[in-house]
Amino acid sequence: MPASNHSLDAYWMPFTANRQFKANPRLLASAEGMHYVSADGRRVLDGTAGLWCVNAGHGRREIAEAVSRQLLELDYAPSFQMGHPVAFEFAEALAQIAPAGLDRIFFANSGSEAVDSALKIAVAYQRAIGQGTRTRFIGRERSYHGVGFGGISVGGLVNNRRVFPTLSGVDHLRHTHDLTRNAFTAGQPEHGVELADDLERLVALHGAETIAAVIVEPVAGSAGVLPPPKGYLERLRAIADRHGILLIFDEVITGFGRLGTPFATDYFGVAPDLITVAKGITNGVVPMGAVLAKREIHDALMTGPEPQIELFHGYTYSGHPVACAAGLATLGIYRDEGLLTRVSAIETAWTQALHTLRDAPHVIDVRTIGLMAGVELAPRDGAPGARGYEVLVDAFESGLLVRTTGDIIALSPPLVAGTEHIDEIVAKLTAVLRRLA
Ligand code: PXG
Repeated sequence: MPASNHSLDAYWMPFTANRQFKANPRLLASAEGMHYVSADGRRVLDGTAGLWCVNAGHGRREIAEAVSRQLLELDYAPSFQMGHPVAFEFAEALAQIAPAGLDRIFFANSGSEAVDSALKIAVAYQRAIGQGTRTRFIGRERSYHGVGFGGISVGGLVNNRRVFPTLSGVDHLRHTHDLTRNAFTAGQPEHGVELADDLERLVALHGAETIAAVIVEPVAGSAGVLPPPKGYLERLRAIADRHGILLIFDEVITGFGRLGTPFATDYFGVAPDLITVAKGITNGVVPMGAVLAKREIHDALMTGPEPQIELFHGYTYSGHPVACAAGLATLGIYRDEGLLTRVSAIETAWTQALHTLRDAPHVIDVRTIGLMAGVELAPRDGAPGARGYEVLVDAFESGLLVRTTGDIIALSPPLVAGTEHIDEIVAKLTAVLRRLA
């Protein structure tokens, strides 16, 4: 396929096998609604909402127009010691849909920056309340918290860590993935609540007074869609409370309706102290991330002499006017179309359709929650990850975009998906798996 008239050499692609890709590129040229159009003119059903971000579907005119208006009205304004109205308006709008009490908003430009910001806020807060020895973070195996040094340190994916130095003073809970006990679960798995006791063990090992925060994805996304075992998040919350440790939920994927509630925090009924968001905050159209902080955490830092900067942290583009305008238009769509709760109405159809894949070749697990699914394949002997990659390529050729991580297929379509799209995803994937060696 002649991919384009340009050489592909200059663009060093992220998280991509560059040479393999450039030998046989997969290019997306346009998008609308639930579909991409490939550079060679084929319609491709978006089974992944881009990269878990295009929650309202593609090509939303309201967002495009808001962005265009904002660019002409105020293209950029300095973010330090200066402000502009749209950032305040967007923070207020986010505070209104945020879980109760988490209504102080710090803006970043990506999930990775949101995570680094949350970790720093946690340490600054502990210090502000006289707990300055609390500088340690606890993450979890098989978690993804972006690619900053903070994020890879608390993250639990070996390929993101092995080449790079990581922060000292970070430890990890074990992951909760357990095929032996929990395979083919719809919703939260029955087994594994006791894994939350790892936090108690790490407190005993390191001393509570050294630990600032524990960070988890309520549902691990990138590692292959791992919903939390029943009772797990509640127990983590109780242990963190007992020891003065802040609980951070990384909702970069689960935020903005993915589970059928505005945030996973609402879905599970467990309230963290800090939430990180990104992706769906602007429907993916302009980069943005944010930390939703408990008011007490914010207020604890609003002390000392008034001329003093309370938190030495922020970005040139924190609260960028164009991103905020995109975010406001996005929240407007979410509100008008009920998208933050829509998944609760289609979750049953999704669950039933996805779990028919258990009968397809190579499938060793199907797990679903909200409008997310992980379909795990048995690795081919001596070639782990090969089946996953071949599925990605064959699915794309047959008009379906999926994500794969190793031999796990991840699905997370836009929240506007209809049952016809769900059925098409499953039919296409079934055909791909039947062709797969
Ligand atoms: N936290 C979580 C939970 C994420 O899923 C990030 C932080 C980092 O966000 P940024 O915006 O810095 O990329 C993420 C990102 C995949 C995939 O296919 C997932 C992400 C990014 C790219 C691919 O699973 N999640």
